[in-house]
Amino acid sequence: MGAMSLSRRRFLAQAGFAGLSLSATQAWAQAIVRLPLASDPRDRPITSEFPQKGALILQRTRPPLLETPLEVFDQGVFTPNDRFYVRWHWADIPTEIDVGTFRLAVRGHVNKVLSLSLNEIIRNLPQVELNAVNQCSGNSRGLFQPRVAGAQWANGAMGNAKWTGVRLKDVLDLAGVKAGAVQVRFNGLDEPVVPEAPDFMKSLDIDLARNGEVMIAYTMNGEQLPLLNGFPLRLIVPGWYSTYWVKMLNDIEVLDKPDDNYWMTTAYTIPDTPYANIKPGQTGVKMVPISRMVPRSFITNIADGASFPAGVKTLARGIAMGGDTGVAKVDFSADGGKSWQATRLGTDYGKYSFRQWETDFTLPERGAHSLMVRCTNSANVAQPSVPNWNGSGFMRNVIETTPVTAT
Ligand SMILES: Nc1nc2c(c(=O)[nH]1)N[C@H]1C(S)=C(S)[C@@H](COP(=O)(O)O)O[C@H]1N2
Ligand SMILES: [Mo]
Repeated sequence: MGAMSLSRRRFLAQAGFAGLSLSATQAWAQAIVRLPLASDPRDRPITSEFPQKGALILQRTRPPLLETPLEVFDQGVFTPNDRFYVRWHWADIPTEIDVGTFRLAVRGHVNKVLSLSLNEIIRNLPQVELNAVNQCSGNSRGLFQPRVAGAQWANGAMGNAKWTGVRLKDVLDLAGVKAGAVQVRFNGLDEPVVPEAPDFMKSLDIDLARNGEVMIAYTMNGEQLPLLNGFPLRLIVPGWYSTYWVKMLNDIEVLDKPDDNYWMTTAYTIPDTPYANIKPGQTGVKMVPISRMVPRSFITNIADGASFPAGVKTLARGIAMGGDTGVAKVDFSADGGKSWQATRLGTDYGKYSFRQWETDFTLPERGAHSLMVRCTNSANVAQPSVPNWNGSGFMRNVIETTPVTAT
């Protein structure tokens, strides 16, 4: 008996897939409607009321939108499951899932229709592991000027986790994709609250779906997925915005023509311009589905408006992400971008992961200063110094500025 089957069995026991049905979460739907609603978008109360979740910024209760506070990103390169942000489009989300009867369907343009149990997925297919950032397309939307409609996220609609699961390719091979397949569509157990509204579904081109990196995860940071992050299965599309990372995944349909559903052709489209950038009010722009992420970086140990003694060496540290590839370098400026210094990079956990950086700096004289951090990825793409703008508030990746004071 190999180490693999031993650890696999231990995993099954630990993950509770043998019998657990998350009964502890039964009451969450009732609990959340009693929470106070924020009356102003800048009013951002902290809540710990959601099942399997610690303190998060409450953006909306139904469906839940919960943001990770920035200080969580200072505590480590992986985002703990209980502090990981949450975003759903529709409020009809199962509050309980019976892992014994749960099935993942694989159907459409395939040789053999499948209905896979969790145990079949876990036992019969090779287990893979990947560290990857999950980031909402609208992360940082609240910083857009002029402001745009939608969830007013600051920078916490992102998180980094170690995902364990199976390759989507292996699942598709089990069903046997027929010649002429063009896309694969993914659907989860959540449903719109009214039948006329479009069910949330996303599709990937067949080549991307079969690239061997896209995976179906059954654990996150070594534990079963929190219900609100997609228990029991979710899609992981490394390097792509999380709109494609379908949660509570129970249906995979291979398509022989491009998906024209609302969530592919209307929602989650961006101007086909550099940085998805247009002028406010600009019309007649070609729109395309959002796809790959772009480099970003953040200072995590210094809050806006912090003050330091002038002339004293201070540590700055934070996180960076390369987007659809790794972090090559992170530069830091203590003078509003006039001069830049290279930072020390932390452990490399793979090209789709956050990477920590740190550096020392000294503010030469008293008064106001601007700290900035800039990531350059391994494709030599650096963060821009001018913010982008589009009507959906997508793909912000400008060099962020932290105003501080030297005393
Ligand atoms: N089934 C389902 N999956 C979904 C969504 C959804 O509404 N339903 N929202 C997507 C979007 S837009 C985002 S940003 C991520 C959020 O993932 P998280 O809640 O685990 O952080 O889930 C994605 N997967
Ligand atoms: Mo999103």
